[in-house]
Amino acid sequence: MTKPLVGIIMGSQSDWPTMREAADVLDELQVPYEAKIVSAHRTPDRLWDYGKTAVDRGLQVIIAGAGGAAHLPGMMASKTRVPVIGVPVQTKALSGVDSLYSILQMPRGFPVATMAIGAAGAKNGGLMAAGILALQDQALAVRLDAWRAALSASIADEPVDE
Ligand code: RP5
Repeated sequence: MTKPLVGIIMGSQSDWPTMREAADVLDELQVPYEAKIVSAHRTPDRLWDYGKTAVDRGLQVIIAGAGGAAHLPGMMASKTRVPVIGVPVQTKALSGVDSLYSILQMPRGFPVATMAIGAAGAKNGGLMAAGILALQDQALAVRLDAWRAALSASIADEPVDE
C-alpha cells in the first residue's frame, strides 16, 4: 500500500457524500490519500492522536470537512503544522453558513484554508491539495495541468436550450 500524502477527515459518516468529491478527484490525479471519521466533539481523543501523528506519518495536507458547529478543521490546525484545508459541509438548518463561519474565522496564528460550502468546496479542496503536492512532484504537476486543460476544453462556447 502506498503511504497516504493527504488525509481526508470528516466529522461524521453523513459528511462522506460531500467529502467523497475530494477523494474522487485525488483518485483521478493518482494522489494517495486516506479517509477517516474524526469528530471534534464525539471523538476528541481521535482528533488529538491524528493531529499529533500527522507529521510523522508523512501527511502533507489535511482536508477536513464538517458541518454545523464545525470545529474539526480549526482544532486540527491547532494540533499540527500540516496545512489544513477546511470544507464547510452543507447543513439542513442553516444551509452550511454555520459551517462556513465556524471554519473561516480562525484566530490569528492558526490558519485554515477555507473552501466553498458543500460539494464544490470538497472538490476544490482535493484540487488545492493536489496543487500543493504538485509543487514538489513534476509528474503530478503534468497530470494536474492535463486535468485543468480537459475541464476548460469541456466548456462549450455557446449555451444551448436544454
Ligand atoms: C458534525 O455534525 C458533522 O461534521 C456533521 O456535518 C454534523 C452532523 O453529524 P451527524 O449528526 O449527521 O452525524 O459534527
